Amino acid sequence: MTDTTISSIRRRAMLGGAVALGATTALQGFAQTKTMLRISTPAVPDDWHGKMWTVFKESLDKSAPGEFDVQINLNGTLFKQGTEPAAMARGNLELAASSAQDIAKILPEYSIYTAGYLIRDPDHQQKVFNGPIGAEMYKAVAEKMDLQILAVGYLGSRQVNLREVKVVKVPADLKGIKLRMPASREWLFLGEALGATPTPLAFGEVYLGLKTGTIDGQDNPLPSVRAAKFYEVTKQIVLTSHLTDGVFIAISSKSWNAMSPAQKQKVTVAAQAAVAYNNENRIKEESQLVEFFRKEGLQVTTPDVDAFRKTVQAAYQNSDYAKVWPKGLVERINAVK
Ligand code: KDO
Repeated sequence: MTDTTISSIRRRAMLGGAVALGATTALQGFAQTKTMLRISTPAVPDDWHGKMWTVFKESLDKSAPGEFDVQINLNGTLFKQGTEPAAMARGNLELAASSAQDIAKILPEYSIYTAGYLIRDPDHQQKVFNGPIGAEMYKAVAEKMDLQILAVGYLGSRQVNLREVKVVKVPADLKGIKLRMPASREWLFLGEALGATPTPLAFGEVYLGLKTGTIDGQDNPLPSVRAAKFYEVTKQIVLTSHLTDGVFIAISSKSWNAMSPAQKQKVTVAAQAAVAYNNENRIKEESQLVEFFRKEGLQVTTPDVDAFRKTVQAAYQNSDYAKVWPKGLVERINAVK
């Protein structure tokens, strides 16, 4: 091989490298223009608040083609249930569906929304959180948690779901029942207020816990009992309707503040479309599921809901939680019609 051949090979190799480098830089440049929106949720793929993220993504793909890189992570695979707000604060996550219990950990005064038998139904929930009362909480969340709440989704009315059939009329009938609750103080208190022995466990471990008997029951809204297939490993649903539950679609302030006003508007519209999809389907399905569970062989029973309401409300009113609730807020929430 002559010197000229070698140097021409070298030149070609260098040129190739330069072309490859140019291509990478161009690709990186392209990728950098996209705003990454990583989503983490414990929701299972077949649940409405899992599927709603596809609606969110599709809305943005349509309104802002090529501007956002929306990455949906279901089943708690990216971050463990309840750790999402901390991940967002660290800048490792952009979006999540946070619970009132997650918020109460940082803002104890808003543990008011973890209380059983306070929010009456999905309509009341939307009116409370989309009005001035919600705005006050969203402001505090933005200031203290560096999160912007974009919308609230209806998770459903939580019901007690038992592994074995039991006569349950009043809270005392749940004495000694190991009732799985999500792993936080606020959730455990709800289980205790219901009269049970609360046992902390992440959502993803509930099916196995029910199957093997490490827990006697769990509480969740009917659509989640269906989507996570808890009905396969339980025999009874007690319609306590003890918590009108919701999820707050939240985005990290870091990500939010880096967006243009037009992008903020598109992200908000996408979140609202996702929540509208979730709420519509979930409310409809919730009203049809008793029939489905009965066909699956479960006993669906109605307890003395007033007895549950009185016991649970008294437990909250007499708790340390209530001591820090904003003055007059219970009355203001009750007055929202
Ligand atoms: C649950 O763990 O029981 C719960 O219903 C709590 C909610 O706040 C929410 O995290 C939900 O799980 C998940 O989204 C799974 O449906």
